[in-house]
Amino acid sequence: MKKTIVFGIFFLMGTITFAQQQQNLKLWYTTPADASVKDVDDGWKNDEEWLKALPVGNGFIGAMIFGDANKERLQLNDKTLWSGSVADNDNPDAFASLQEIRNLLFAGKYKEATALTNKTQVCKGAGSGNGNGSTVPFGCFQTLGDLWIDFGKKATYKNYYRDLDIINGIASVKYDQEGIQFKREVFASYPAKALIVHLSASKAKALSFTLDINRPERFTTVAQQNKLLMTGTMNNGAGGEGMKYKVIVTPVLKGGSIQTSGNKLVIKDATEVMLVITSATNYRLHYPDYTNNSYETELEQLTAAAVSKPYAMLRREHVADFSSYMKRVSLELGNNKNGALATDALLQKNKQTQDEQELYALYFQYGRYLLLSSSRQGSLPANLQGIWANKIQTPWNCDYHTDVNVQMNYWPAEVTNLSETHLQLTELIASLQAPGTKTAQTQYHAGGWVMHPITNVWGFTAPGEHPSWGLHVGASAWMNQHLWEHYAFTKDQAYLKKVFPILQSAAAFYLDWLVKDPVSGKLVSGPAASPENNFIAPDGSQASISMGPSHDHQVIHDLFANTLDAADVLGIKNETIEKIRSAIDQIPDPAIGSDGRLMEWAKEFKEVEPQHRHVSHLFALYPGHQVSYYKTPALAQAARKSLELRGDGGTGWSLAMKVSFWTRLHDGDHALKLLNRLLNPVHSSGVEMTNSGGTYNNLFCAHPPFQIDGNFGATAGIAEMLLQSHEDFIELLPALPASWKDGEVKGLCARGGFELNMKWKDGKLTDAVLLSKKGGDCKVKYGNAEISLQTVAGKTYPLSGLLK
Ligand code: FUC
Repeated sequence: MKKTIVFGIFFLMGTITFAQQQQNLKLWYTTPADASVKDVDDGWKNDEEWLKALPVGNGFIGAMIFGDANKERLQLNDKTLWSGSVADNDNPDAFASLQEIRNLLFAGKYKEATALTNKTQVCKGAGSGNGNGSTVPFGCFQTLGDLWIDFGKKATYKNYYRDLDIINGIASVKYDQEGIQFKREVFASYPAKALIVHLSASKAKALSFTLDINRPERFTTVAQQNKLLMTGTMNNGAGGEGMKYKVIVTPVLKGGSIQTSGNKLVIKDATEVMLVITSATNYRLHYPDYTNNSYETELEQLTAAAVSKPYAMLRREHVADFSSYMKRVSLELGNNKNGALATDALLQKNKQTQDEQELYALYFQYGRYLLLSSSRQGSLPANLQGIWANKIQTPWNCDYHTDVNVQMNYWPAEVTNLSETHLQLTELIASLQAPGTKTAQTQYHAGGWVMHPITNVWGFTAPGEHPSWGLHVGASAWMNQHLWEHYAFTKDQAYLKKVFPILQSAAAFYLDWLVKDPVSGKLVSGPAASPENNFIAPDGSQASISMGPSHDHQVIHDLFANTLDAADVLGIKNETIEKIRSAIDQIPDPAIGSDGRLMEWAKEFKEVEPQHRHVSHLFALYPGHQVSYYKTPALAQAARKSLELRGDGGTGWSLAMKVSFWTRLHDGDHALKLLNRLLNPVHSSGVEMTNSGGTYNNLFCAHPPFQIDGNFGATAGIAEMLLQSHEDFIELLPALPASWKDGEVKGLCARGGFELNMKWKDGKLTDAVLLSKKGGDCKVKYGNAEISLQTVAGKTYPLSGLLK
């Protein structure tokens, strides 16, 4: 029985109060990461010790803290530090073959079509360098280097403890050595735009060490005026000089002395030392001018400002800033043991019990921590490793992959109440409109703008160098979903007005790109790959390119629908909008195959790898919503069948994505099964594409190698277990796993500008409160009960009508 109660004027005054009783939200360990072990000189191999180090970041600068007692290593990153340069990768010869490829595909001549596509529908130049782009114009994100704090000791130590407090964003290290207690704290301050290290000891004058900074190549370090300066120029990938960078390390001493020794600093007998580490590059995200000529002056100014403040003040300002975001959301799950087990032990224990609810809550908040640390206002978005990378040639260039990866990074942004972080992605998207317009014209003689499955900081929007993965023409449609989603959650009309031209222009591209299928008369996309899956074509050839892959139609449908909704909200009427309105219904809907699965391609092709990690044709289930548990049950059933056939294995991000798929099918237990797979403790190893995803010692997600999207995807997936709002209602606890009997969550966000607090016991909702941030109507559903509310901005509403 459906229970519908309409609340008209009833509301409670005030807003939700977040009396946070945060559980012990720390990653903690009783052993350090060994800084004496050298990194493996291979971008695709991870380093065991580096994956024990703990990450801090402020969106601009990131650091991995080893916590080694005798010689500390802080591996550093600057978000903008890339090799490469702006390049023209658009292929003017592509268009001449486009029609012929379409004709061949419509005629079922896959072999010929594939050959011609491989030859013509690719970028000009070296593209991503086959994922090794450090020496081609595409470039790659690289390590900034390592700061070494060498105590020159061999003495043993005891009572060792290190942790990462993810609510306050502070890493600390403690140990006793030679009768003295030593303590370090490290944080990346967003207000100060600096990395701050604080060293202290229980005895006066106990701190003596040498400071050094270096990187594997392209650096000069000088010690001058009691500071370390490291400078260098990157490879532009075209035989010349690229981006310039500069790092300044400024020690501030209480007691003791400081001396220069070659290109190192020697600190002796200090009682307390603060290190202020600042960095900058001459990069700016501003097409077509990517150079910031005043970066050195800006760097000096912010260094002087940070150095002028006492440690306690810098710490206070950082904690106030960082924790204000982290504390917006809390999650408590039943059998929380309050941090009794060290994080590595907790991970191991979960392997046996598959029920460490404390780990789930910690992993969820850690995902929020990582997003906040790698995506702050004014910086670039989180890349394949967030902001943490220790190589020159990083895996897949540590770029922005747009055929699932960077999108996944931002899936938790809105629902877990970190909406501001999302703006970094939307700014990157905005910056791609101009190069993407050129790509649309050059490659396809089409209007609007388009991008393909990879981009970098240099505005790369051309297809990749091989069509099997590089001809993902749906990428810009998928990326544009993020522009709409930010509005859907925030109702920020000024923002929507700003991004509307980008949305509309992205949609305009597809108006030109879609062609009429000669048999069905529908508008289909192609030639295109369904990322990154291959099939056996009817002519027996192995193929990836076809006309009408379902993924493209789903993302284009989503873009068209969002653009139309945006035009309605803003009262915009024009010819393009009318064209989109008439085109949207001509795009084929997701279809069900003879074996009951949701079809990935227009025809029932046999897959080359049936358990392929990409499940792109379920976009419509998540993060899209064209396939709905309630409104299109047959399609939802078909999506379930597809998932069953794909299996429960996969790389890290693939497992994470499947968590969300199962939540949208209201199967919390299956979602939890995938989450447990993702939390499988793994050690470092080379690249293995299937069935080997998991979690490293420091809770970084293993693709493998380390790739951060899985952390973010699973964080979003946990939120989707508890709250969904993609239909025209908000649903509470839609996919609660049976074992998560008791719990409480506060501060999750729903579309429409709402925030929810919920408590449940024995698997049943016992308390729920809604905060309306923007006013307006909403429907809230729990099980079979449903209520409608007319809300006023700033008010909270108890949802007692939903409780049985
Ligand atoms: C896509 C995926 C890979 C990897 C890479 C960064 O190409 O297929 O698994 O995540 O992006």
